[in-house]
Amino acid sequence: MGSGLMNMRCFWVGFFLFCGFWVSGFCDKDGFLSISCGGTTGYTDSSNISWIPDDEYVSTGNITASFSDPIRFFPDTQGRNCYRVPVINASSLVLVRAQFLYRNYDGRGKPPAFSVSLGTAITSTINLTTNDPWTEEFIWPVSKDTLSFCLHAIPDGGSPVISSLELRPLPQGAYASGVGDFPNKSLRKSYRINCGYSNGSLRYPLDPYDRIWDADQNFMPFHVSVGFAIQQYFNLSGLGEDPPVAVLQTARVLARRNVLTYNLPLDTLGDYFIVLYFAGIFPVSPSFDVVINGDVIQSNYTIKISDVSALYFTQKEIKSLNLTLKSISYYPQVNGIEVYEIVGIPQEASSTTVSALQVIQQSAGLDLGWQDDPCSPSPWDHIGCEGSLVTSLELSDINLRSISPTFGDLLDLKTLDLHNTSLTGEIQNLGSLQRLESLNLSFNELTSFGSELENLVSLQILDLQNNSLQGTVPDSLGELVDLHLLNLENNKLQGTLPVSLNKEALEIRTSGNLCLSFSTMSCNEVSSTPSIETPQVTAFPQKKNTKQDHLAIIAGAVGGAIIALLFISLAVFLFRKKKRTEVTYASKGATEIRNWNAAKVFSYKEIKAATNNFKEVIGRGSFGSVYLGKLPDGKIVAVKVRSDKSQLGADSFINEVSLLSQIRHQNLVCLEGFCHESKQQILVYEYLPGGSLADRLYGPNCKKASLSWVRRLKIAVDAAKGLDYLHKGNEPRIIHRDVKCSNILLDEDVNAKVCDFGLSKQITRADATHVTTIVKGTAGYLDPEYFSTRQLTEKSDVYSFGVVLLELICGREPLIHSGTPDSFNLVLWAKPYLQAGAFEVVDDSLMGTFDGKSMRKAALIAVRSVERDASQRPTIAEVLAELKEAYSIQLSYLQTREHSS
Ligand SMILES: *[C@@H]1O[C@H](CO)[C@@H](O)[C@H](O)[C@H]1NC(C)=O
Ligand SMILES: *[C@@H]1O[C@H](CO)[C@@H](O)[C@H](O)[C@H]1NC(C)=O
Ligand SMILES: *[C@@H]1O[C@H](CO)[C@@H](O)[C@H](O)[C@H]1NC(C)=O
Ligand SMILES: *[C@@H]1O[C@H](CO)[C@@H](O)[C@H](O)[C@H]1NC(C)=O
Ligand SMILES: *[C@@H]1O[C@H](CO)[C@@H](O)[C@H](O)[C@H]1NC(C)=O
Ligand SMILES: *[C@@H]1O[C@H](CO)[C@@H](O)[C@H](O)[C@H]1NC(C)=O
Ligand SMILES: *[C@@H]1O[C@H](CO)[C@@H](O)[C@H](O)[C@H]1NC(C)=O
Ligand SMILES: CC(=O)N[C@H]1CO[C@H](CO)[C@@H](O)[C@@H]1O
Repeated sequence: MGSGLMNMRCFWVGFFLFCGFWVSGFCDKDGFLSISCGGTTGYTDSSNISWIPDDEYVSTGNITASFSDPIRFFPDTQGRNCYRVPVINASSLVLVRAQFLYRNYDGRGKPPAFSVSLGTAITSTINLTTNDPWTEEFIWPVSKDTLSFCLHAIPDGGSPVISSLELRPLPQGAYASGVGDFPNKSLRKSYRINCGYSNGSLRYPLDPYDRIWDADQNFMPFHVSVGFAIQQYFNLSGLGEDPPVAVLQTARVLARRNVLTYNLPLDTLGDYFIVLYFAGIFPVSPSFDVVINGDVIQSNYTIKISDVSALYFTQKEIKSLNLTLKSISYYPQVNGIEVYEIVGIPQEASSTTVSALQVIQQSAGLDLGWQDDPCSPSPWDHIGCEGSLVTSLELSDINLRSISPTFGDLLDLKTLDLHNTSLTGEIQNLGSLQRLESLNLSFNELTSFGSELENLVSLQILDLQNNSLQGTVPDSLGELVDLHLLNLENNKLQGTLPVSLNKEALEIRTSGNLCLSFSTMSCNEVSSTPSIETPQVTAFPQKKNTKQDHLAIIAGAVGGAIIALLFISLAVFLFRKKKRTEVTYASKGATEIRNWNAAKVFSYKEIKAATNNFKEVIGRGSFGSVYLGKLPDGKIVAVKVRSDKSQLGADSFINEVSLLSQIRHQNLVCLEGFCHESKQQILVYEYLPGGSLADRLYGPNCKKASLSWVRRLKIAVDAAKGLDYLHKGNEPRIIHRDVKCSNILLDEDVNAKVCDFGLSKQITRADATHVTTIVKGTAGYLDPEYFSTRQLTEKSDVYSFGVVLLELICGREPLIHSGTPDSFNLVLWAKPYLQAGAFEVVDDSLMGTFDGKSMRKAALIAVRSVERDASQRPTIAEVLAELKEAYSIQLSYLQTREHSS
């Protein structure tokens, strides 16, 4: 079942690639892409093929202008230098040809040696001392939208150099017969021989796929034989490889002896794929045995008059090729020979892993040079792999600040080292790493163990030294049966260590804490007279990267100042509180709000009365709790009380009040009033009895089945209307920034309204097209482009709304941590299916109830909304228009169905 699903997925992905185009600026009518490496201008060659310069496809290296044959070389002899060519057509199979020239561009007279890789496979080593020029050619099954061709320096090899790179689409199904499991194999050309031809090589336009066929006189030094070039009609149908007529018209025929032999030396010991082409160009039908390296591979093979045929063989573990045709009747004959080395393509890392690593790279604000596949052909810096699995990640000495949820997607990690990365707060988001054996979070400012460490069932080494961990050591650490080293040195821990940790196999280091031991006695004494801890000074290793250090120091200083201020205010607060029991604050923000003449201003007393002293909780979130209330006029309201823990509270509170007091729309939750006194931040909204869309879709007593497709479309239309109003509104436009299912509320008639404007941003005309902000939002809904560029536009809301649409269609949450890694991320998982009109990802409870056209419309607009490239996404107005259509199609479908039944 699972693998069936995967196959379908591969099929659809393949289908997609197949239907697109090379998206290069220039490409021939035949789909050729011909890149002149180091070239500065485009030109057309003698075969009428257009060549273009390479600067669009490569970002490193130097070029030489002083030679007639341009080249690009890479004097940085570290690491890889890559050409990245976008491919979308992927006629599923492409011929990639690269040429390398030395021509003493550096005046050193020492030709370089280096290796090259295509996709995830290291394919060959180029040694220009042996051959100059050197040509490499591959038949490559394209599976991604970018083809990476990289040159890798090798020790003492000199600077890699390249002169041309050509891509030629091949007919679909070609060369597949000999290589059963093609998707992870490719072919590297050893020989392509135009038998019986002795006047140079033949290529485009005689071969429409621009394969280069070499004359064969060089391959047969020991036998006298005749080449024929005969013009005659023959039946070309049937061969997937579509060999050119010009090649078939000539043959090598042995006239006198009965054995025809080609001796072909091979580069390396390996598996080879051999194709022999035969054409019945003579008025007789010869029969012969085909013998390869002494074994009869095909006995009594007959060429029929006027017929074209081919034989395919795979030979394992060979170092040279002796190809012999032994006559049975008439003379043995062959028209074309191709010999390829079979090169395995290592599996790619899962898309979840790749996107998680990209997000981590982006969130660290660093360009770690992480591109293409993390493991193959060689692992990225800071990363270790086992096969295609990323098993270690080491990111010390950078500014990460928190362990983001994406770390939890790296499910294969065995080693995670985040020492000295400015982590603060609690240890979080790592609970899913069941294979993690070694976790190093030392030299950070973590304050709490969090609650997830106990889930790391394979953990052996836990290094938490030199943090600011407070309180006691949690008992649950004792559940980690494999743990053998726990380093807690230099924290602010105290109390007794849980007995569960008192095991022989476990070494615990505890020095430098307030008091930490297994003995109850000594600790009780100390903790009753807690010492005043002086701030801990930790020496970090000296770093060269000064800019970051400055930032860190500034951040530290500012942070310190803020903490000091907070401390002082707290002291003042406590002091005052002692003196007077009831103090009313009217902060500057509150005064301003009053002046805005907004919704009703409530007193704390009124709120207390309305909520019956905060009796009934109807919702909880990171911001605090929501209570049910009743105003004196009988109106039922939802009262949102911010907890004082929320540090961003003040800002977002004022933001939300000021925004909501300006706008009123039937699809935006209406603010009835607010209260801002006694350090209280309370918002009073209209009450929507239907709960949130998230509750409906996934809540504990979820009524998902009650959400029919037409209702879901109605909800989507409503929410889109609300967002459209925000985006279109007159100055200032508003970007919601936190569109998600839990922020879409429903009334008793399942009308939807968008709520929670705590993160919303106003865009004035002066801001032009975007504003640059600190990235905020909810994991799973966050626009990847906003995440990487920090430039906020309305299209970020469109992305988040697209995720909501996908949730409505698929009936699942944006991020899950079960099933196969490829399905963790809703967007990555569902997009290819929906794009292809494949509805097996649609929510089971909708099956059989929707009109295909309505679903297709909604699915396509959802998919377009979550395009990575924001400029490719529709506006919310377009989304709304499409959803309205999908809605009315479904309505009339239901009506017809009702009538007919
Ligand atoms: C070269 O190609 C162009 C179109 O791409 C065509 O018009 C022209 O006739 C061709 N020239 C030759 C010599 O084939
Ligand atoms: C390569 O180009 C860079 C600047 O583009 C230059 O600094 C460097 O000297 C060049 N290297 C060689 C070997 O020409
Ligand atoms: C390249 O070939 C030359 C001559 O065959 C040989 O001396 C040299 O060691 C080779 N270089 C590498 C890196 O293999
Ligand atoms: C070989 O090809 C050249 C042009 O490439 C042509 O001028 C010559 O006549 C050909 N020779 C034979 C024997 O076909
Ligand atoms: C090639 O194979 C044929 C038949 O197996 C054999 O007669 C011949 O000696 C071989 N030639 C070489 C050079 O190995
Ligand atoms: C070879 O095959 C042909 C028909 O394909 C048959 O007539 C002939 O007898 C066979 N010869 C041998 C030696 O098997
Ligand atoms: C290719 O796939 C086959 C079966 O799917 C597998 O056995 C083989 O190991 C794979 N080869 C590589 C190089 O990944
Ligand atoms: C530009 C190009 O090569 N397009 C091709 C994409 O693949 C389809 C299917 O093989 C071809 O028909 C197109 O010509």
